[in-house]
Amino acid sequence: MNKALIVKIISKDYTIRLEDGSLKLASLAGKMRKGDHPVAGDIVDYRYINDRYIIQSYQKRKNYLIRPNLANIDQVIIVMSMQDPSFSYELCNRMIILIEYNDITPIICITKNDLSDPLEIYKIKSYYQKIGYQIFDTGSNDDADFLKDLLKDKVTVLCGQSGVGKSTLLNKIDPILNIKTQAISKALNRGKHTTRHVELYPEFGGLLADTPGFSSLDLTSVDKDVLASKITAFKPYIDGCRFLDCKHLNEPDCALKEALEKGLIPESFYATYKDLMQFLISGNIYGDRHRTLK
Ligand SMILES: Nc1nc2c(ncn2[C@@H]2O[C@H](COP(=O)(O)OP(=O)(O)OP(=O)(O)O)[C@@H](O)[C@H]2O)c(=O)[nH]1
Ligand SMILES: [Mg+2]
Ligand SMILES: [Zn+2]
Repeated sequence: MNKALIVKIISKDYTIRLEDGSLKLASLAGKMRKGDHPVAGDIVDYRYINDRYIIQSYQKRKNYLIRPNLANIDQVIIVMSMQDPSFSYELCNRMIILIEYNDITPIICITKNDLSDPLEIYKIKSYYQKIGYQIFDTGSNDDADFLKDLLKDKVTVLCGQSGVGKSTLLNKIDPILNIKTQAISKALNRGKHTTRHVELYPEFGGLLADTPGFSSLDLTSVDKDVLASKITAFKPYIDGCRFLDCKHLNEPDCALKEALEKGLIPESFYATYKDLMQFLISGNIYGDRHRTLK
């Protein structure tokens, strides 16, 4: 059977990208209409019958996000501005941890570097580079060409608070894409379109989602037994813990706590993990606003 990737779904119309890069309109085979439907980003098997493309099945997903509704995301670009809104380690750390939990690579992009002391940016970049994360910075006097290189061969989602400069970034790399995404967010804000759809646009050899992700962080299904093992900053150490099921909180002979004492992991990064774990255990660290756990 032939393989394709879903780039857009509107109602029952699936736009699929074939291996040669061409886009075709497809529909689901009758047997697929019940149960879980595929989403944008899904890799599907299709048949071409009587001039029609029919999706037969979708392949096992590498990962899946509800917002935006996408499968098989390779990376999330976390956009954080230096000012308006000001940079928050805690927010950035929390996003990193939750993105990695979903088996997606986080990449940090600092914006509005023109509004900040370069030393402050240097400190932030060292903080994240030291623990294994890619981080870039840009501003009104800089281009965003690093983004073009990052997109190649990947499925990418941008995330970040309102006002950090996501649209400005897109505008720098592709003004036409930016206009398309703006039209969608305006339509969504007015509430005219009840069915949200996500579209993956071909950009610089990869696919970029038009809808920002992680605007609210969903903690509903985080499994505290596996969280630490997925975090890049922790990976070099956790095999050294005495207990296989160490949560790295108060256990004896915890290699992660030792790394922390040696200054190999920033205290504040660990603190975000600890807060998150305590929330998962007790359900009230971030207050009722974030109480999405059942
Ligand atoms: N000084 C400065 N201002 C910037 C920079 N990037 C964006 N801005 C300004 O920040 C404001 C918000 O930028 P947007 O690109 O609209 O932010 P956004 O992330 O798309 O915001 P939402 O669409 O609300 O999520 C605008 O007034 C931009 O002109 C920058 O690098 N330097
Ligand atoms: Mg925007
Ligand atoms: Zn441990």
